[in-house]
Amino acid sequence: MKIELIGFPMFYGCDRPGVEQGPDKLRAHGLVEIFEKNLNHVNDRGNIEVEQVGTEMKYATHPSMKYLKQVVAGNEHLAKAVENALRNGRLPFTVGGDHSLGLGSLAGVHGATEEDFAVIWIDAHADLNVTETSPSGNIHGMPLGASAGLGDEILTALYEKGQKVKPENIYILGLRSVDEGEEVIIREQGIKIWRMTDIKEKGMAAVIQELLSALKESQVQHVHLSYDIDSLDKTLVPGTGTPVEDGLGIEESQDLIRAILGTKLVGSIDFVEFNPVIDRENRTLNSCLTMLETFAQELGKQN
Ligand code: HAR
Ligand code: MN
Ligand code: MN
Ligand code: MN
Repeated sequence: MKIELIGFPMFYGCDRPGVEQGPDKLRAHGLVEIFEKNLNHVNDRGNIEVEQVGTEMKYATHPSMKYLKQVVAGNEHLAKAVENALRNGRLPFTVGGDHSLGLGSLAGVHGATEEDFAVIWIDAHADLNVTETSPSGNIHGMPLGASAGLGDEILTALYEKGQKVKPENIYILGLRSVDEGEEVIIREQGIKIWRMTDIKEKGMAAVIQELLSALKESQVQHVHLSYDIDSLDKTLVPGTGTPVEDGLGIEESQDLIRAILGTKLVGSIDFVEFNPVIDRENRTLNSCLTMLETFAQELGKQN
């Protein structure tokens, strides 16, 4: 498995500095070596260039979407990098940075794949907001909605005009903080979700079965896996901007990742929302390293 490591050092999507240091913090703690050790060939293409601006730019482009111009510009670069990696036969592994990077990542996957692909979004949040439903104006709460073609054209036309992924090919797991407007979008678009309450009731093994059979039925040949570390319980990730209680345990998360990668359909991955500046006793760093090791091990089996 040839991996293209892409750092995306951006905080504009969450409006809280620190998360842009995620990629380099993880590199300093062996990110590349974790993959190499597990027989993954890694090309670290470094960080995507992100324009440095001050808070005076927050509402310079749009009255409610914060740092819109900077988020779009960074994600256009990311989309190109993701598309190039895929065209070169590599698996782009994008490390954030905040989850607005889903915009660029999914645009790049759309650019490189001829056929429909699926998105598995592991997150406490649905990230389906549009301008009108967003309680915060933070674009990291919007990437999945925009990629499905919903909301403002400035986001849906990123990299290429129009929908990047069909709502019927979206799967969200780990939900426990969903805005009212997002609930409506989930219902209207028929997006498949498993909330934490579903996972607790049925057990992770049953949820995995449901997910895998739905995927199989859809016959997609490419799965994009977007992993937000705030899917983990807040006690495991104090170093993330919007931690939420009653989340996944490490082992539950590992089981889920192993099962998804075990399908051998995953061709692109995001790993997002680690903010080293607000971490406590390296708890989040350690959770990230444990999960990255699981990703690397499972990808290593695919050689
Ligand atoms: N739903 C809220 C909003 O849109 C909070 C979003 C928080 N998002 C992330 N990414 N951390 O999942 O503002
Ligand atoms: Mn997210
Ligand atoms: Mn197209
Ligand atoms: Mn989240």
